[in-house]
Amino acid sequence: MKNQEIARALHEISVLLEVEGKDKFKPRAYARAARSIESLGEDVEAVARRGELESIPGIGKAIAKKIEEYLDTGTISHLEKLRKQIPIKVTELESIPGVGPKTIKLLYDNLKITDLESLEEALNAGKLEGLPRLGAKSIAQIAEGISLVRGGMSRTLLAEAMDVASRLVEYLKQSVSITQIDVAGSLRRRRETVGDIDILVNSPSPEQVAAAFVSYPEIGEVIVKGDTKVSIRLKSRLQVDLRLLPAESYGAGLQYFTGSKDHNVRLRALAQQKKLKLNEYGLFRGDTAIAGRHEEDIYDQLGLQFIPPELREDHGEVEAAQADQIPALVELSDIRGDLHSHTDQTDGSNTLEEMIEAAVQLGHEYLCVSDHTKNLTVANGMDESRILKRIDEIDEINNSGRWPIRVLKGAEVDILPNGELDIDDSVLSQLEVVTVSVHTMMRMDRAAMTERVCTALESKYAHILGHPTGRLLLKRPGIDIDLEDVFEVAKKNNVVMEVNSYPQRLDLDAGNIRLALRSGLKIAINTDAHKTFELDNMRYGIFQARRGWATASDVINTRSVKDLLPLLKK
Ligand code: DGT
Ligand code: CA
Ligand code: CA
Ligand code: ZN
Repeated sequence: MKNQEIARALHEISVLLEVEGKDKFKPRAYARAARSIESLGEDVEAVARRGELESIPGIGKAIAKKIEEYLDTGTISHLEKLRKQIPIKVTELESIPGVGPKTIKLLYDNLKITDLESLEEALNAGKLEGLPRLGAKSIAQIAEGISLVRGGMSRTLLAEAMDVASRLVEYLKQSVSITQIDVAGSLRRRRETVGDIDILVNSPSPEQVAAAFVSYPEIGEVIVKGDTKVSIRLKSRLQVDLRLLPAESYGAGLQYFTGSKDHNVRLRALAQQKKLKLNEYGLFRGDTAIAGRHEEDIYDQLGLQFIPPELREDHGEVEAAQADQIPALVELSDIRGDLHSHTDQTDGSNTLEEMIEAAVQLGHEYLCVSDHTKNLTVANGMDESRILKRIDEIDEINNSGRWPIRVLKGAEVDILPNGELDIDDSVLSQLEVVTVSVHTMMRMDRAAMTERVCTALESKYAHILGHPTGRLLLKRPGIDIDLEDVFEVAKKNNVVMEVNSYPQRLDLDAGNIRLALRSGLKIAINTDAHKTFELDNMRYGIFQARRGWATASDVINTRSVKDLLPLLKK
């Protein structure tokens, strides 16, 4: 789906027009159109196909044409022209927290700053001081933002990398004859972010695979082109390593290039103990390969249970495999429903009916609608009376039998700074699933924050702790909190930990999922969908839960609604 790409392109036009400064209204129109596409509840391409682009709020004839141009050609000529005139790297600069369109214009007008590098130079040379409308506080924020971006810049979110990788794999399969193709590296291990994409191929004509690879339409540059390894950088800056492997060592290559490095070190040592040798070509006794074609054989010959890629981090999986104690990890097909979703009642993009319909399409047995509550004014949070109305609405839907799904009455209730919930108990008691979350005042110190969350978990009506750390990958660290204390209090109060599947969140992380499970807690893998198609993000939460060694029985929403609801009783 191209909604986000198009929103980004329209937004970029708005910023460049603003910098150009010729017209006051056009930049605003483009900014509004960008926001509108960003929060659109369906595929913009489908809307275009129906010829209904102009029915989207903020989209007039001119902008609709540009959207169509993008859908046809992958670019907008107006944007290309602006980029030539004004060589600002808008997306790069805006990735810095604290830098928006106004600041970009200011920096360009006064200092000709066009990208992260020139901004950093100006900052270090003290040139930002003395600029009009840029106080010491803003400068400090920019400095902090730059170091954050620098730290995360070389990595890409798993969800984004998976999309890129599957498009590329499809392209290669369409272009040349391929016997086997796999994604390896951190992407196969489902790390939450990846440094690059690693692809392995076995083909009767490796030269043609290499040739097709370097002619991929999304390519930026070729980094290396050898006989067995070709590396490219895509236009998006993401690097892709392609390795061409012979069939007889394909499995060994897959094992080796899946990593992790630490996991491989352990396996090689284990091979040595058995007087064997393990490398990317196979497992050898003397000069004879005893495994190499299939990855499973490597583990088998080493006396190990097969280890799912998600566990290959040298976090105890080798010992577990030796003892036949690799758990049966939870799978997407185990999931029966979703316990965290939003609608246009608050900050979601789709109606209640649209969300329900989408959940039905996914085959869910239940969907909990959990819109925000009143403390979260930026999201138009619901007060008690709106929640009561919502409850009636859901009762009516369930009674009507219109959809083969049970809609659960829920809310994502704000945890106030003092640990109280922002909704009255008399209303909370009428909800079936109450998720409690921290959304405001996120910079409290560790002791106060831990106290705040623990107090909330003691509420008689708190069932699930939503996105427990609040971190946003590559953007902001989580709240400062002692999760061990939280887990202990959660255990006492029968509170479930959420594994939020939102690609930028993936919260709890793998290490803390494992810790939570060891503390005797259960988890709920939820999408926190704000749009119908985001209900499909469940898989990313599943990956994260697998990396946290979770089995189906650790996850409450693998159960039928009948078995699930009693688990939430306090
Ligand atoms: P990334 O790309 O930073 O997210 O992480 P990986 O794990 O995908 O790392 P990458 O792409 O450098 O290499 C892929 C796998 O290949 C890695 O997990 C293990 C293997 N590998 C690559 N280079 C080495 C090496 O120098 N030594 C060992 N033992 N393994 C390596
Ligand atoms: Ca990699
Ligand atoms: Ca690599
Ligand atoms: Zn939330």
